[in-house]
Amino acid sequence: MASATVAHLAPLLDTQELRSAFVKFPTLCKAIEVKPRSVWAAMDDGATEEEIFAVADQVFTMVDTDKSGDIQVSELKALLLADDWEDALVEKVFTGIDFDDSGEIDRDELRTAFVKHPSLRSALGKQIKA
Ligand SMILES: [Ca+2]
Ligand SMILES: [Ca+2]
Repeated sequence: MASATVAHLAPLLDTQELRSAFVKFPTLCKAIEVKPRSVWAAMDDGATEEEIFAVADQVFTMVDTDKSGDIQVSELKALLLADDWEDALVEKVFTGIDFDDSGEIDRDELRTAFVKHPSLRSALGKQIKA
């Protein structure tokens, strides 16, 4: 039985899969540079806001390794630098999601990023739905 139920989502999101997702979706990096599009434009794949938030929360839990309730840039780097990401690129992605420039990504910011950047959502969401 290989069906991926909700209980099995987290183990599916390993570093290699995450990296593959980012590589497969170069628009992820572009999306973060462009001005946020309308929320409704992001809904074109039929996902409800609730579904988007659920995916964002899964990713958040995975990246917040010290369970502090915020994602620090060091946590994002721990995940991505280990897989040969460039420092500058990780920081660019991080800054793009840290909307209030607090230096940390909170759960709401990640949710907002997922709503505003469909490519970010599809890149990561695809992995945990697979
Ligand atoms: Ca943390
Ligand atoms: Ca922030």
